[in-house]
Amino acid sequence: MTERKLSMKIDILTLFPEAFAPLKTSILGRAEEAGKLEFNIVNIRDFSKDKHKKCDDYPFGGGAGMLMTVQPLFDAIKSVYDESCQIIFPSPVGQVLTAKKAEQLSKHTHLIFVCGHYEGVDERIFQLFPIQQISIGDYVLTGGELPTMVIVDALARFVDGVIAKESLENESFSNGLLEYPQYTRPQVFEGICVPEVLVSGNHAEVDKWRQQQSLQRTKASRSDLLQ
Ligand code: 4FD
Repeated sequence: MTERKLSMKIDILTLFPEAFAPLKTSILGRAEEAGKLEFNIVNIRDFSKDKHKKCDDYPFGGGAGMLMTVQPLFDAIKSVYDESCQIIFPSPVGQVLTAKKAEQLSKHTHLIFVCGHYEGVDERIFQLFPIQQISIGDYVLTGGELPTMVIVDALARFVDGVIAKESLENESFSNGLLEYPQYTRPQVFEGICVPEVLVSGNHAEVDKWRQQQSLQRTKASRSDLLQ
């Protein structure tokens, strides 16, 4: 408990609150202790009006699996909603997350994440609230909890004071390219030397080498980034 300037409130609505223990550790844990971020984990089941607290049911029209019912979701969102919030639903049908998108999300002061489970949710929730669907990639997971933590981690790095500004500067995607290779001590390990230019003291040559390496790496593994 040192600094006192809350940048962002993040509500996370889930059937599995215990899945969010990782947010208490490392950089995000420290950011919350420093008062930069505030996480509020809400159990959707607490809002079920069903006598057995049921939150899922069979899909109309048939098909495999279960869907999350709309009532508990609706009431859980209502309990945290305000006019300035942005609601996010991680889903394979959303637009794929990028560093640019993460940075845009970091400018909000109140985000609400809704974690889907089973085969998805009753579509009417998207008519009841403005909800942005975001995907973390082209694959399906058992729930929206891991995607929520991925999106939260990616955007939290752009929130003021969470990490040093310089750390964001030369990382992958910051300039549309992949990051260059990096080395630390010792200068020789198992007979493998650090590239000579990095220990030359010639900063112009170091910058040139890093640019070349970035471009070479991007061509080799992510030529799509070069349009
Ligand atoms: N690719 C992603 C997000 C959620 C998820 C779920 C409909 C399944 C992958 C809505 C179907 C939510 C992703 C939960 N899997 N699983 O970002």
